Amino acid sequence: MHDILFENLRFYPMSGDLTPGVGDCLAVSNGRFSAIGEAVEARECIDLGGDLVLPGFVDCHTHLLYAGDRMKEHALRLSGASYEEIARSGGGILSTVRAVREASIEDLVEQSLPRAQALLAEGVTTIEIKSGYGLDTDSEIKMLRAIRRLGELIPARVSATFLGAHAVPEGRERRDYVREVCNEMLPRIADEGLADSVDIFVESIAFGLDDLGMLAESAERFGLSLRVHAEQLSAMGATRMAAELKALSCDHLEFADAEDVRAMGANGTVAVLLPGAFYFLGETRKPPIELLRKHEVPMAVASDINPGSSPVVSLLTNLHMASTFFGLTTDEALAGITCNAARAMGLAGEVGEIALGARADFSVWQLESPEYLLYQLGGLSPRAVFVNGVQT
Ligand code: DI6
Ligand code: FE
Repeated sequence: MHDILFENLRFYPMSGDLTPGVGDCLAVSNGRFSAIGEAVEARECIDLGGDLVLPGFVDCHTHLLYAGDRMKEHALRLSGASYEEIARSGGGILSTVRAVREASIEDLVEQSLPRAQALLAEGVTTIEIKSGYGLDTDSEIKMLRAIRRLGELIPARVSATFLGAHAVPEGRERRDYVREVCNEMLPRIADEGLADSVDIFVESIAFGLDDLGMLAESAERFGLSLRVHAEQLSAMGATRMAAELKALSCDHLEFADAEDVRAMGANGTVAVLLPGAFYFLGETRKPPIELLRKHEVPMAVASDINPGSSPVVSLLTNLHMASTFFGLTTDEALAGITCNAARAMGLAGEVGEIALGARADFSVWQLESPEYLLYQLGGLSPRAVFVNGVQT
């Protein structure tokens, strides 16, 4: 006997391509899919009126927890200053760091909740959120606790990533700071169970390959998986190195080359594409989509929500831009916010697909086909969302 039978529906498993599922019902037991396409016996039946069912979407790369905004920098960039110039003059990430250090956990949660809710309204049921605007032990821990608190307040899975290596804080020397990240922050964060992964921004305005090496070693010691901001603004060789270090994902990748992509393919690293940052920074160089296809690198698409490079608080807008800017097919883009996004978070088979044993997180749409989500920009939301088989 199953707990619930959802019947009279059309579903797309999203386990890799856009093949519709066979059958018109889904059963759930203990919060997970327990039968697919079969009209099994259940204690409760719910008729979904012939609507479309998709796995809950996964936003696998966000920095949505922060305080304040960077509106003034947007104006500066519109009059010609680059993202790197603003960062080098003490603005950029460091200006958000000042705001976050002054904020309490309650302030951080209050200011960030509407951003999380905007994702939920689009059918997102799993969200990764990074720290990285604290840049000292107490402030990073404060951010991670705020992320945990936010996760308790919303009907979605929230996974935290420790991004202490986001920028070198004011008045600190890079190498010395990275030692603090690895030897002081990471052990405390792992001890309190505050993060699932670590991340690092490898870039001329941030950290180098030597820092990536040191962080990867500490992360492994503490059982945390590795994600890397790689090749966003220039070619640094971080992608290749991260892939060889068995990072779950390399994110951005505008400047990745054939060798980088080959290494990702060989190591099963997910390419996380962030079209919102590409769009907002007015970039022209695109990630090497053809090479990613050639080397069969799984591609994910995420929002990168952050106050500096992607105040684009919508995963569906990023989905749309992944096709219009980067040329992803409908199948690729939708896999990018479902099964491949789950894989980038180390949650393959757990979320992001309608499969036996996966979490029963799904959204219900009054749409003919999921392709519509790539066609219309804006104004789209599911009529119902279920997490663990329970309506939110
Ligand atoms: N790359 C990005 O696009 C964001 N972080 C990163 O490493 C930007 C974060 C910010 O500007 O606040
Ligand atoms: Fe990012």
